[in-house]
Amino acid sequence: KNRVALVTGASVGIGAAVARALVQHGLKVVGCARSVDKIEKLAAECESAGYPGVLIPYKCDLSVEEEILSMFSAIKTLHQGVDVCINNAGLARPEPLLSGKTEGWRTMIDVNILAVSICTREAYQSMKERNIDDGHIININSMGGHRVIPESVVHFYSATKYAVTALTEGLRQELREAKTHIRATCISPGLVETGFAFKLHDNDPERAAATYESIRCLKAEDMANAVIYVLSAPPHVQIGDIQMRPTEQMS
Ligand code: NJP
Repeated sequence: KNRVALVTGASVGIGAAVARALVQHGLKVVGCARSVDKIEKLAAECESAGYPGVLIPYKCDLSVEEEILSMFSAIKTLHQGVDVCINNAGLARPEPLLSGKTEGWRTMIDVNILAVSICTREAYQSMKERNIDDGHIININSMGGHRVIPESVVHFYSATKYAVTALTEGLRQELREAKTHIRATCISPGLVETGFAFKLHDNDPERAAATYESIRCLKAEDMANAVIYVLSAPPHVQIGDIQMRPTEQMS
């Protein structure tokens, strides 16, 4: 039976590359984001490549818990449940600690921490009720989840990613207590060339472009390869965290 993977933030960037790679590796994929039209285009691309109906687009605003819960109900109806949950959606807002807006901080907490936690709980419950013992929860973290990025605009973002580090390790422990073999993994990149920096510096696209031009960045496909590697490890191997930086990245 094909395993079913949920990929959050599958409309663009890393999530789109991960969804495409999972389809190519024989998983059934549900990809969610707010811009569902972009996932529909990706699904059409997969269809043309010989994978019809394998990627199912789902419109979901992950900052709204009810939308997440409805999505898991829909997945249950469609595919019985999920075997793999890739918590990829995330964002940074340019809100320093000394002058940032609370609303920007809240948005980062909602998507980067709360949605990851809600999806993790719902994915686990879905695996548990179907006696899935080889499930996998993968969190796309950040190097900023392991050390504070020396740039004030992203200190709060970095804090939300520290939370992802703690949540993944806590999850690993809870899974052991629950006596399941479901695995938990973080993948923590440095700079990846996506639209991420353009959203962060939405009032200064030149600065965003300069970020990506300064060095040879990671590509979304490098992240997708890491996800495939993590999923292909034998059942007794649990990869805790992959830290992946561009060769030329300084910090
Ligand atoms: O970012 P981007 P990446 N509800 O902006 C979705 C981490 N990371 O692929 O709703 C639902 O191209 C959004 O979908 P949409 C980063 O922290 C990156 O680079 O349509 N979805 C889109 O699909 C994040 O965790 C870098 O706008 C929501 C996706 O999230 C992950 O990598 C470095 C949503 C974002 O696509 C993917 O980022 C690093 C919501 N409310 C960590 N809000 C890097 N790129 O340099 C957002 O260390 N999304």
